[in-house]
Amino acid sequence: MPRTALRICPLCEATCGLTLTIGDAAVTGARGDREDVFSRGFICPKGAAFGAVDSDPDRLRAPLVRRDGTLQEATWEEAFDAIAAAVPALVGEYGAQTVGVVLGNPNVHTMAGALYPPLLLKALGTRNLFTASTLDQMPKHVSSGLLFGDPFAIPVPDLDRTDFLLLLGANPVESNGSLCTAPDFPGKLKALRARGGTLVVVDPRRTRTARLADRHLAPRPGSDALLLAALAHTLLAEKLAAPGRLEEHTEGLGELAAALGSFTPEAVAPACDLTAAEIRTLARDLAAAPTAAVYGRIGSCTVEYGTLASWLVDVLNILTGNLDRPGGALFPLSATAPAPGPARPGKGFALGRWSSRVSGHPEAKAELPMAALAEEIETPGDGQVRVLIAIAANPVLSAPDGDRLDRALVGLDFMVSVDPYLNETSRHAHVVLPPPPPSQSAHFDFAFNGFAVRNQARYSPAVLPLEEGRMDECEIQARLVLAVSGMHGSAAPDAVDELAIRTTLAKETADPRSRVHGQDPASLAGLLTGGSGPERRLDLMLRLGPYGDQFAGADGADDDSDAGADAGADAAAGAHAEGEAAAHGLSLERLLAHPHGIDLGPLRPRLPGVLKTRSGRIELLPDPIAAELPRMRAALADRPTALVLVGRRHLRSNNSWLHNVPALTGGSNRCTLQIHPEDADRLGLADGGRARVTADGGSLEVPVEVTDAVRTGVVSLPHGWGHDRAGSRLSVASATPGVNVNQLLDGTRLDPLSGTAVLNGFPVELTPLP
Ligand SMILES: Nc1nc2c(c(=O)[nH]1)N[C@H]1C(S)=C(S)[C@@H](COP(=O)(O)OP(=O)(O)OC[C@H]3O[C@@H](n4cnc5c(=O)[nH]c(N)nc54)[C@H](O)[C@@H]3O)O[C@H]1N2
Ligand SMILES: Nc1nc2c(c(=O)[nH]1)N[C@H]1C(S)=C(S)[C@@H](COP(=O)(O)OP(=O)(O)OC[C@H]3O[C@@H](n4cnc5c(=O)[nH]c(N)nc54)[C@H](O)[C@@H]3O)O[C@H]1N2
Ligand code: SF4
Ligand SMILES: [Mo]
Repeated sequence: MPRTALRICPLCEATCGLTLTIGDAAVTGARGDREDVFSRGFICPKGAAFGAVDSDPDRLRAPLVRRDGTLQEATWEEAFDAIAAAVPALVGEYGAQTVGVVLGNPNVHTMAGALYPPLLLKALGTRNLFTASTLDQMPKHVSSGLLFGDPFAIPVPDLDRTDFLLLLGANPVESNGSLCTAPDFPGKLKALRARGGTLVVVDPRRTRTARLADRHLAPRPGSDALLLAALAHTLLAEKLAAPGRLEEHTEGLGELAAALGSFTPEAVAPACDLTAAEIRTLARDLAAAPTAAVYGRIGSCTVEYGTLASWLVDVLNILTGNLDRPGGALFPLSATAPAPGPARPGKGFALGRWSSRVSGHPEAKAELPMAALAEEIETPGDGQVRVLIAIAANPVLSAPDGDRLDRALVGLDFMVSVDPYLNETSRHAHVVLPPPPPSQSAHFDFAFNGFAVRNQARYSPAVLPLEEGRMDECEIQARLVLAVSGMHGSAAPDAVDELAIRTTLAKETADPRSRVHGQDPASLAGLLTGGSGPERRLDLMLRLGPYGDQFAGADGADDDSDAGADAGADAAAGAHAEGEAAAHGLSLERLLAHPHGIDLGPLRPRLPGVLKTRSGRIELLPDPIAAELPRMRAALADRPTALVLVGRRHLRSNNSWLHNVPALTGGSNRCTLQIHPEDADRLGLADGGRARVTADGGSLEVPVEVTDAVRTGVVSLPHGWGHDRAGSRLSVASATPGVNVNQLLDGTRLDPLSGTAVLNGFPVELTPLP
């Protein structure tokens, strides 16, 4: 008799609640959970294919260990023995910096990825950390760090209430949204228009999102920062800026006009390939809207001025008074965030506290550019990366110049991959540790709840028991921490969690601002519920969090206890009220009693509570930004004529790793080079023909798709393809491998402030092939 079970979907940032059908120890179907407090039944084709993703026969079932040069199945004991024998010894010989850690995107989609990498990095003491963020949203972290003092204080557009949405470089109808967790993003855009609101989309392609818009501007790729600067300039020059209550919390407003002085609509128009009138009209409409939100994603981040564009997005939200107000862009407050205290000056955010060894790239958020990974492995000398630990990462396809990285990985002394697939990257590992499929893993969105358009909390316990021979990914990562620390065999994985719990409680109980100040850490730890280390840690975070029960009345009797003497800040008071609205203080037990989740209310104003700048105010024109503006000013004179390349996403894709699921491949989900008919004619290219694309990093042969969905001067090729490397086990993907667009890059084009690779808007040359 089939049963059903609930599971939050891990396949994109929307985090929809799914109702899975379970038959015969496997997931046989998936539909949207109509009672989910957040997603209300929404599902997309990826979520509907959950069963096929989950039971892909190419998923590894047992660890692999390299013996005599080839990867062979091994026991977990053998796998961790191999790591424990290699890593501490190599660290002993070459020092802590010899270990590089690569964290890929799915770490934000697993509980393990939130709970253990920080402990792994601490145990290793290495500064060689490379993550998918420097192929993605690092510019936003940097701009938030500089503006608000906290790189995770990222305002999200209030999709459900806004009157005007200016969306740049994002295609949520295909991607389902990013740094804006919103199940049914397309439905929310339609609802915005249905209630009389305005949607403006800025994208060099006429995407499915652009087709929903009132207005679509298709500027030259890479010019968003110029466009945004001109919008801000217009607001200031035409006295349309109205920051309102933000003024008292903001410094640098007075200096902004001078800093943006040269970016008039007329000055940026040629580089953007828009008219000055279009830009002025947009600025005026933005200012006139009762509420508005500006939101930029991949196409405004992974470009040459990504940090400036990300900064200007929030400059506009501030100048129009829309930051931190309903209908504008607000800071979410997730259930596992630290409970907000009263506003006070913080430590601020520093960039470039150290630099990469070979090219001297400054760190950002304690990370080095993923684009610099290959050279750090290849270049001999003190601090050379000889050991690599890759968790949920496929940089051979996702980072610039995969061929070079591919060769570099061969030269490593030791490599570990925590990955369900033997793919382009993990095939180089000495040990591959495969996590179980998502149906056998519990789930909580530590990361995405912090970017959600509504505050809520949901927890999915594993829907199927671990298959024989499987190991939970939390246990895998905990054992990895022990193995690299020389504690393999002498401590159980639970010890890693208990240490984390003890450390947090020691800090909290010693902090006079904490609501558990002065209590006994050991007795608090004794109150934690949960059937595993990670569940106990989740319980701890929920209970200490903004909606938590603060361990008041473990029997549930004392839920109304005062939120603490310091709860004077708006944010803390609001949070307390929201906590009450959830009926009782939050804990794992409470969450388990609400399998469809607990709604914690709409986003609320949180300023000044979120600010952690040294000044305790929004620092509107931070020094590193001011120092970048002249470089962009120089670009005003550029009249680029080259053809440039941008990426694209398909609804049934997910970066590099869903091409092995037949239900999600085929149809329009193809690795083709899209080109406008005029450009195709000029270059002698025909639809269905082939072309050679050449850029800094190399050249590729691609099928041509002629379409006016891309503007002139721009071609588009999706990423995550190129599944033709020997030694991987991807039987479906390797049959239609596609090409790796990142082979066109050599890793030298970066947004300098964030170290983020320029993946959009780089010049290419095309030649027809017979
Ligand atoms: N040209 C171009 N390049 C891009 C982009 C672009 O737009 N254009 N986008 C960039 C972006 S936004 C990102 S985020 C990066 C992503 O870069 P990566 O994170 O390197 O790439 P993914 O394809 O997401 O690969 C994730 C890996 O995780 C594995 N995996 C899947 N599920 C799990 C799991 O539950 N546990 C573990 N341990 N592993 C798992 C997969 O098998 C795969 O090997 O790519 C970037 N690269
Ligand atoms: N189906 C699907 N969903 C996904 C993913 C996936 O691979 N497939 N990946 C997930 C991940 S890791 C992420 S980070 C998110 C990303 O989610 P989004 O940010 O929505 O990413 P894209 O769909 O790549 O949209 C980027 C858009 O920017 C446009 N663009 C390119 N250059 C420029 C430019 O210079 N200026 C402007 N204004 N636009 C430009 C491109 O044409 C493209 O339409 O999606 C997530 N969701
Ligand atoms: S929109 Fe994202 S979270 Fe929702 S079902 Fe699709 S892939 Fe899963
Ligand atoms: Mo991403």
